[in-house]
Amino acid sequence: MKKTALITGATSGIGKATAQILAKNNYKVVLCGRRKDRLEELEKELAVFTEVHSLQFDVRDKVDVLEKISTLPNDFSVIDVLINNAGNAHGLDPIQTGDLDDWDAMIDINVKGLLYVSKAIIPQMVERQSGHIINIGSTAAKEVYPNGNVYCGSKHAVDAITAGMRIDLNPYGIRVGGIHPGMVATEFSEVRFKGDADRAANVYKGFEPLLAEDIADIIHFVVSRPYHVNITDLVVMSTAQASSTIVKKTL
Ligand code: NDP
Ligand code: 8X3
Repeated sequence: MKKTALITGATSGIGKATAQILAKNNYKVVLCGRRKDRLEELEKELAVFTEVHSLQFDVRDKVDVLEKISTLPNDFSVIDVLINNAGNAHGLDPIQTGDLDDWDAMIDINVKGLLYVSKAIIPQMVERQSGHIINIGSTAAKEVYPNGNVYCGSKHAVDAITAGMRIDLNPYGIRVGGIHPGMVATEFSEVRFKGDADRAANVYKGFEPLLAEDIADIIHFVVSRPYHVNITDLVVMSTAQASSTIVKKTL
């Protein structure tokens, strides 16, 4: 029987590439995001391969998150795999001049949003005593870089919450793991720099960054292991990157 994967942040980057690879590999997919046009477009694209359903919500809105997930049609309501991917960075400023709204956005989306979506889905996994949760952290979950302060804090929280979920859900046989990418060329930097495309493109200049498809491929590998195998924690960087601040530029 086909498994169903619910993917947050499926309208772009890592989430979209993950939806594409899972759809082509025998998963039913539930696509989540705020941008309706993109959800509709991807739903159409993937319907050729599998059953697809879209949910439009902002992960910051806990009432809407819980309501939308509770109204999934029967064919999609049993979630085998949850990919908590929605997230972003807002700004890259020293702590003394950081913007309060940027801080709110990062904590509310990356941390609280991940918790709200998890809260909506964990009970059914506990009841069935099966399921797989993958939280997308970052190298920023493992180290802190200059001006990364609150973004890194939000991703360190994701790392800790992932470990906590794994411990608490262990009695129920639920797999929980974190995947922590380094620099991936997506819309991430455009969001971080508030639409400044030149500044965003500059982040990935001079070296070969990871692509969203590279991470999606790894997510597919992780979810397709035999059920007794749980990959708990995976850090993935481009070969050019040795840490958040050390990147070999050759191009
Ligand atoms: P993108 O900006 O390309 O994608 C982000 C996705 O998150 C979009 O689909 C967006 O959808 C969704 N999203 C953002 N805010 C919200 C919200 N409030 N409610 C619902 N959905 C939301 O970035 P990436 O693909 O790169 O990022 C995906 C994850 O990977 C993030 O958690 C990011 O922190 C992490 N990551 C990224 C790295 C990188 O270098 N790119 C490296 C390490 C980790 P929509 O706007 O339609 O709501
Ligand atoms: C994103 C990684 O180093 O580009 O999580 O901020 S970085």
